[in-house]
Parts: sequence; structure tokens; C-alpha cells
Amino acid sequence: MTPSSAQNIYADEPWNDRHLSNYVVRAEKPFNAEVKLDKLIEHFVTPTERHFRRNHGPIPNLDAETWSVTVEINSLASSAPQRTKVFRLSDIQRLQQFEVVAVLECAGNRRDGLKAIKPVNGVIWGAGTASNAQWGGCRLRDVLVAAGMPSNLCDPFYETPRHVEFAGHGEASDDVHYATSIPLEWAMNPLNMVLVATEMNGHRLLRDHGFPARIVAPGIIGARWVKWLNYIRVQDRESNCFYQKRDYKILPPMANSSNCEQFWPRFPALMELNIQSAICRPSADERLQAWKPYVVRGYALSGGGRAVDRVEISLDDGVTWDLAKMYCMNPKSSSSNSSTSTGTSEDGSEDDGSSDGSDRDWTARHWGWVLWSFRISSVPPDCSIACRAWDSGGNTQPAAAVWNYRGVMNNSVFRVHPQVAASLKSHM
Ligand SMILES: Nc1nc2c(c(=O)[nH]1)N[C@H]1C(S)=C(S)[C@@H](COP(=O)(O)O)O[C@H]1N2
Ligand SMILES: [Mo]
Repeated sequence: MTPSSAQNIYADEPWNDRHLSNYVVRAEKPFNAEVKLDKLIEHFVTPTERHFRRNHGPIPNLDAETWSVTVEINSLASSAPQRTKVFRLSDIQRLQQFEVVAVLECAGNRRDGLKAIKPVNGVIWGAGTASNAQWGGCRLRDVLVAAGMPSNLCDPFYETPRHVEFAGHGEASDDVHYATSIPLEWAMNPLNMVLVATEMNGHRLLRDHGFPARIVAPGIIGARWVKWLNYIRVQDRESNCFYQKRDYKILPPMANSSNCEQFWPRFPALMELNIQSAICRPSADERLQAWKPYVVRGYALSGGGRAVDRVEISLDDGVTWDLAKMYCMNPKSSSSNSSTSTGTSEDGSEDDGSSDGSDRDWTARHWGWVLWSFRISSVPPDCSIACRAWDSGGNTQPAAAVWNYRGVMNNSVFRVHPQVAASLKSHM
């Protein structure tokens, strides 16, 4: 491919749908942009124009009228012929429709923290590649059952581990297309809410987010949420694509660019997200006032349906920790007139929509993120803030980042050292 034709594949990008003032653009071709952290946490359900965008190639321009997804079921029994069924958009929309609020996080979120240790292979991201959206569509399991799969998980068919592979339309930088897979039993469990999604936040998907249909796999890394669906295949092996086999894995610390080929086959493709949290305010360019109160804010999330059960803050570099307030839906606002914005209540009043945990159903699956706040009553001139979250599996974040070649799954304790402007000590 000549350099000029390589440019041309990016001639039809949806620039009008990209509200660039909300983003830090990490690469234009392919378009990779994370959300400015202070803009990220003003809403519990992230507005679409504040949702990060992560692409491995140009954005396909698909026609909803002619689009279809081909579902193939391979090797039902070794002698049985393969089954194939084609679903148009209207077929997907005729199946029972579901909605789920789920956080989408890129496994490369916070890669900058690993790059700070040693070079890594991948787009460098801060903490702005996680967003919480309301996704709508039909369940993947219902599509598979309509294509001939047994609906009962006790069926002998499920005694052999199988995989469901998704491939997207369009070009991808490292393989013939973008494809990946997840275990079939995960997708077939209706409680896991894996969707063939056609809607995001009540509207049809934007092109950047996979129009007309994408996979939504709550609790699983973003790399498996394949956009611009082309085909879905049930098979007895995981996807053979680059993005499954030679990417999105935590390689051991001796693996690097010259020897990684020997390590890729030995380690599993990432699936469930790990426990994560980030401080979004103070933001990078924010200045705090010494000896004044300040409300620290951020998000926390976990994978596999595990609930974030606490967020802790340390102001003494991890010696002691205090509990932050958590919000599992839009916080009520005492001073703002927008019901969808987070409140700026700084008086610590109880009725701000926060949850102390006693009202939460820990046995349910948790797919959304939580937002949190922590009030510092008097900001010291030398201020350091650290946060870490815990989930219902007893997992928390490591004190120090552990480097891996692909720079994935960095969930070390999140620390900021904001600038503090001197001011007279008040008597608050
Ligand atoms: N077809 C296709 N699907 C894809 C990708 C891609 O490049 N091509 N990127 C994946 C990755 S790595 C992530 S994190 C999410 C990002 O989804 P978003 O751009 O809607 O935020 O999409 C996933 N699905
Ligand atoms: Mo990703």
C-alpha cells in the first residue's frame, strides 16, 4: 500500500460526531481519543459525546438497510453440517430487547503508568478510557438460539468448552479484520447480559461506536466488544485473530518486543476486567487552595459482575485510609439545577444520593461503574491523594504498578500530587 492510499482509507471519518473539546486525542488515524478526566465524572451514565473512542482502523460507513450479520455454528457434532443464519437489522430488532447500564473499559486504560516504568507497545492512555453507558439491543444468546443453538445450558452440547467469535467490518492494522472471541458458556448465560447492541444511551449507535451493531459484553475488557459486526461464529477454538492470540494478554516481565512471540501462546487472552479506580478531580491543571476544603472525585469499577464495595482514600501515601462516599446512580445535586449532573454539595449532607452500602444487593451482578467523592476538610500545602477500590471478590489495587510488555490492566493505586496555592490558614 502506498502512503497516499494509506491516507485515503481515513477520508470518510465521522468528524462531526466527535466533540473534540471533551477529549485528549492520542492518535487521529486510527482515531483514538480519551475523555478529559474532569468531564468524565459529571454524569453517572456517560453522555455519548464524552465516551472514549478506541479504533484499530478507519471507521466503516455501513448502511442499516443492507447490513446483516451472519451467524455460523460450527461442529455441532463432527459429522453434522455447519449451520448458518443471516440476521438483518430488523431481525435483531424483532428479538426481545434489553437494556443494561455497563462500563466499557479498554484494557490499556492507564497504560501511561506502565510506560513510566519501561517502554510498552500500544497507544498511551491516561485514565480516560472507561465510560458508563446504557446499552440497548437483543441478547447474543437469543440470536444464537434462533440460529439453532440449544437454549438449555444442561444440554450435552455445553459439556465441551466452546467459544463464540465476533468479527467486525472494516480494515484493522494488525490482521485481515478485527476479530476476537469469548467463552460460549459466558455468552449463553442470560444473567451475563451479553448483547448484540444497536443502541447507546437511547439512540442508535454512532459510527465511532459500531453502527449499526456491536457486541456489548459487560464485565469483560473492551477489546471483546466488537464493533460493526460482520459475523458471529460458534466454534471449538478461540479466535485465531491477532487481537485474541497476540495482543491483550499480560505477559511476564521478561517478555519484550524481541522475544514476545514465544510468550503469546503460553498465557490466556484477557477476559474479565480487574478492580480499578481513578481520581478525576483535581484534574491535571487544577490548583487547590491551601487550608480550604476540597472535594476529591473519581470513578471505580470491577469486572465479571463483581461489585465495587468500597473506595478508600489516603492522604498520607498509603499509611492510613478513609472511606469515600459512593454513588451508584446519578448523585442528587443540591446546588446545581441539572438533574443529570453530579452535585457539588460540599457540606457532607447525607441526602446527596450517596450509598453507604447497606442498601445494596451484593448478590446481584454489577455491570456499571460507581462514582465517588471524598471531602478533604483542609488541604495541606504539600498534598498527596491516593485512591484504591475493593470489590466483592476481595480484590484491591496493588500499591505499585507491575510492568508488562503490552501495557495492559494497570490498576495500581491511583495517586495525584495537585498544585496547591498558598493562602492564609483559615479557622474552618
Ligand atoms: N471492529 C472493531 N471493534 C472494536 C475495536 C476495533 O478496533 N475494531 N476496538 C476494541 C477496543 S480495544 C475497545 S477498548 C472498544 C472501544 O469501544 P469504543 O470505541 O466504542 O469506546 O472497542 C473494541 N471493538
Ligand atoms: Mo481496548
